[in-house]
Amino acid sequence: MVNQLLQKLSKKINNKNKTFKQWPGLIQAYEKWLPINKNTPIITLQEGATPLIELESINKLIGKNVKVYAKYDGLNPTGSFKDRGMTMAISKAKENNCEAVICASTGNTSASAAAYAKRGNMRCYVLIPDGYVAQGKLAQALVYGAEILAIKGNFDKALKIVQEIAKNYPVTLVNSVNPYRLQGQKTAAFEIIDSLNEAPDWLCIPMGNAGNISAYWMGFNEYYKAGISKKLPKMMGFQAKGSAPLVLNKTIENPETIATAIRIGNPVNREKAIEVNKNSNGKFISVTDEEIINAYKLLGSKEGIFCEPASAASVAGLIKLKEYVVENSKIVCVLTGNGLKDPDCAIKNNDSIFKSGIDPSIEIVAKNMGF
Ligand code: AN7
Repeated sequence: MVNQLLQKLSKKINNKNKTFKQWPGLIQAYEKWLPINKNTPIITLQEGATPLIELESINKLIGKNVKVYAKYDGLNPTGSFKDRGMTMAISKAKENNCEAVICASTGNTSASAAAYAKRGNMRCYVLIPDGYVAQGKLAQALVYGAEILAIKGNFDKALKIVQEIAKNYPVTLVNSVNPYRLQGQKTAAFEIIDSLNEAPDWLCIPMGNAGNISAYWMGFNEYYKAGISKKLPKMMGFQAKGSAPLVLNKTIENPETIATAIRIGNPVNREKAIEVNKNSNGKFISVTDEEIINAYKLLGSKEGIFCEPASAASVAGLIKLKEYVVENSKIVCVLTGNGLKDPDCAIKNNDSIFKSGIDPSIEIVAKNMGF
């Protein structure tokens, strides 16, 4: 996949007598599709070019000769799709001489914002819901040197506050209301079409603030209008049952789910998401925490793919919509974040055998192995 992209890339870059020996990051790879200019300093960790992996066990489970792929965006530099948006948002912030950025976050945005802000030599303030950010994400924000303010309130509260702060103080907001975020994130749709040579029939994706689904739709449409794909996918958006404002079409005051990344009750990109649903002839449904965990375990134990619970909602939703899948279709499930982000969830939710306190003897080890 990366090789394919590199081939395309070197073709494009060869035209300009420039060659890259490795993937340069998504801004340089897709520069003509992005709002950058010669003065934009490119702040990158070589994000993008993530694998599109066929999921044999899900193919079998759905049947109908379908091909299901995971767009494994948890393999970005900070372990989530946020890096696609952040390379753009931070590069543009730097171009505009900004010295500090701010975001509210359920965890991944803060990790990504912190990494890119520091690479761009900026301060990074993050507001998080106290007690509801997975350990791996918190660890990242700390290591990247963010200034972390854990508030007594949920993500929606935190977002309201940072929006006000960004209006009144010299800090740039890097949540997905920042239009450069979606510009960067749309490149995932380009990569999928570059790999499959056409858009998939369905794109299955978890929704929190619904920035990512809006970004994918923008990317698919841009390639479609340029004639690079002959079709557009149906956009299938999934939310956790206790946190499903876009499915229920109302704000949820106290959202709850094991998938803390998408524990969001008042999505800022609500209007955009409604348009995506309508224009793509898609479907938004909710999945229970149990369905999320089942998909999470299936991906880990049958496919060797460790994603975070919010990401598994894309596969859980596909399984739930199985009867609507059309024969011979191609389906991409977006795995938005890496499983290592949430080790507590992993340790509590698996069917593996774990025996401790074993004597260090060959006989006893062999016996415990069942020999
Ligand atoms: C793994 O980090 O909102 O629908 O503050 O971390 O674009 O909001 C994260 C969202 C899906 C939902 N999967 O994406 C944050 C944050 C993972 C995520 C989503 C998030 P959007």
